[in-house]
Amino acid sequence: MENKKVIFSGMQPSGSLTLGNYLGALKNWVKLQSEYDCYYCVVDMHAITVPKEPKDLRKNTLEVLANYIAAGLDPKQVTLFIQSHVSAHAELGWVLNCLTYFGELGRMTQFKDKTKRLESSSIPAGLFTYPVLMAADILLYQADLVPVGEDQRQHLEITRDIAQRFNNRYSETFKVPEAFISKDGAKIMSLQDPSSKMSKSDSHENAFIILMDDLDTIRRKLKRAVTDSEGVVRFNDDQPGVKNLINIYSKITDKTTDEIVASYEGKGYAQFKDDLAEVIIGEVRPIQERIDYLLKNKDYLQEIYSYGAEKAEAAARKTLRKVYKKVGFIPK
Ligand code: ATP
Ligand code: LTN
Repeated sequence: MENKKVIFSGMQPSGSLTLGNYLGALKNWVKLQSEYDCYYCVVDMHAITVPKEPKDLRKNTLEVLANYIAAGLDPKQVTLFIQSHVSAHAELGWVLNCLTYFGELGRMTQFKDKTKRLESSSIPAGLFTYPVLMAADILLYQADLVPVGEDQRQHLEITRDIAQRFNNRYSETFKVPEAFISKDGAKIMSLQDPSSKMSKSDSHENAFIILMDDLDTIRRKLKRAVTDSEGVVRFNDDQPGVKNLINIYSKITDKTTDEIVASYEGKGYAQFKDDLAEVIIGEVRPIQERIDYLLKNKDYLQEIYSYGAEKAEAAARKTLRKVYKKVGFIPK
């Protein structure tokens, strides 16, 4: 156990997990769990960087945890916990905030995307400093690797910069983590606008498939997925909608995109979409059964997150203690 490399990652309970979260990240987390010492977190503090109804936050937090377990994470093998249960995240976050520059946060593309249509008077400061809390999440556990989707690469870069800055200013304290992005770099795109990523907080319901969608909803959303007027199943950039659907097909079945294109020669989009719906259903149905079971057994979920918080707390405190000492805070 001691010699295993450490992994940290998290997802926001900003909605229910999508096929994008699953194929882009969660599926990899499951593959990594036996080889690494893994901390997987539900980052509820990140989810309030945009306005969120308390009852929805509570519901989504438990759902995300249930999704993690249902997708195959083993609570005995990995540490599963809820971010707000370990106060060291907020505490280290503050120290790191004082080491991070306004200019570097302003360059974050996720911040720019999320605030594009907002007046500056209504942009929460937490949305701006979001990457600093994310850096605290990762650095507290001295993580070696952080498995995320391609969209998080820039946040990992700033985490590394902050870690190095702290180490240079005070002395070696943090492990400088690396992003761990799967080779095929799956970025699953919106079913309604294939130029933007599939996102659980999209206001357009047909843009995403959540793991908990019922089977008819999955079929319907695929039927409505945006394609083009070509009518030929081909994998190229001029047909981003079809390309995205082929990618999803390929990620689930492990067939190459060439194989998929070849098997749909002479067939139209309708057949392809119907088949893809069944492929997705085959993958998510067993996960859904487990989610249903878990959400009906909230005591079991509570046992898991309480135990997880205890384990996480112990590791996090160790790092925070060192940090407080190095910056010059007087111990109690
Ligand atoms: P939100 O829409 O609320 O910003 P999100 O759906 O983008 O959330 P996060 O919680 O921010 O999800 O991300 C969780 C993980 O899932 C991250 O590692 C992220 O890179 C990955 N991920 C999210 N969406 C996709 C996608 N469409 N394709 C591949 N990976 C994704
Ligand atoms: N910003 C991440 C969620 C996140 C995260 C983390 C991911 C918060 N803290 C720490 C990895 C490690 C996102 O996926 N949008």
